[in-house]
Amino acid sequence: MLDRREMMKGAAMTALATGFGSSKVFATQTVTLPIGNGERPLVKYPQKRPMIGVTSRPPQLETPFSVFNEGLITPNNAFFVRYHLAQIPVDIDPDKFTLEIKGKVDRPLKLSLKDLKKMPAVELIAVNQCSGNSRGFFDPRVAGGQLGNGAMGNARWRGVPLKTVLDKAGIQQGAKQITLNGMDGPVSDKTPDFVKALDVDHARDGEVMLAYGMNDHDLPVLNGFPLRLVVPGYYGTYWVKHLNEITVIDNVFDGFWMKTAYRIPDTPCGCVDPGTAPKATIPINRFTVRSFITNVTDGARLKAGATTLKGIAFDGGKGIKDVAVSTDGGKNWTPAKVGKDLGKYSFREWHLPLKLAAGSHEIKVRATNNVGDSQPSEPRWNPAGYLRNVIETVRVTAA
Ligand SMILES: Nc1nc2c(c(=O)[nH]1)N[C@H]1C(S)=C(S)[C@@H](COP(=O)(O)O)O[C@H]1N2
Ligand SMILES: [Mo]
Repeated sequence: MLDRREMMKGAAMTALATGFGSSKVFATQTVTLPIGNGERPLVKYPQKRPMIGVTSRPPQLETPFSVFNEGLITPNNAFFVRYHLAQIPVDIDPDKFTLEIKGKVDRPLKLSLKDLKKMPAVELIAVNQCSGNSRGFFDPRVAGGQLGNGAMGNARWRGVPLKTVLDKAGIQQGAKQITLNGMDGPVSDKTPDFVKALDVDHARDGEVMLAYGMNDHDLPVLNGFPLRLVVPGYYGTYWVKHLNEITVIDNVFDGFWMKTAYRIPDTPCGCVDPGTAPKATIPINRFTVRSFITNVTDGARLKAGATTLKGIAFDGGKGIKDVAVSTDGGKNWTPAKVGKDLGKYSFREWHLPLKLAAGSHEIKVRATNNVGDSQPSEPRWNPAGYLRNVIETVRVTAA
């Protein structure tokens, strides 16, 4: 017999599926991102508050930037959404869902959600950021979703280490990579299915997680219900949603989404001269160091005198060491106070009390991580619009 909770869940999921199907997606208002052709609709999807609409088939939603000033954890209903393929699974029955582990393993497995939830759970706060976050600021402009800075979010993920499950299956000698496939699919078979790969050693590092929980709730449907991969410090492209198939292989996977897409120039900066093509590329991997001012927007008018600037910083997992702020366009820098450490993969809060003289100011923020990586004062460029981490600037007038 179904218990009440399960029944409620079933009903909620049906309502949700109906919500998607009858396209209860309506543009309420528009917002304008500070980029050319930056006007976007604010759209409402099931389980989400009004979000910045990038595309509707498949749904791609950006988090309004003001959300990052509300707290270090991005609420589930404000977390960004990125899909490649229009066939998205909105009515998965969690009781029938299984994750299959196959290929070069001693014991192929089929695990239900219940099986996974019986294993010892781990939790980790980690940023998920799309490779193309901030792509809209690239100059010269590049093809792809013209994103502002809202294709990122920080959440507390709960699940089981991928290592636990891989070790249960027993990876065979000579295995090189695992491929990860979710339940979404292409509408026509001209688009290749979204399949990603990780090296076996990375997959077994104990940190990569099969997550079923996000901020103490089930994953929202659009963020991968009922199971997704969490790859701390790595760009979102590896965080496969609705994950139901893992295959261990003894070669380097050559599917489209690894071999052709999501690659960066094989240069120390991951960049090339603007407008040029890289000679060689590698798969995108860890985040660059970034920091943002969240409580003051570009063009703001402030009261002269005492004020406090605040914001967030993060990197690909070395951890933020320090954050500095300039109010004179980058000539002089003052160390900011760095807030509580929620873990090396989390947003880190920073703030700085200061006095703003009357007049206009160019305020900049720059973070440095524990191995000395920082942010460039001039934007770096690559043809896919990835890795953006230029020092951010907001111009304000104090009176
Ligand atoms: N199944 C599936 N998983 C996916 C994708 C996808 O298209 N299909 N897109 C990836 C990309 S590129 C990103 S940036 C993240 C975004 O995660 P989110 O939608 O939960 O914010 O999901 C990743 N996982
Ligand atoms: Mo992405």
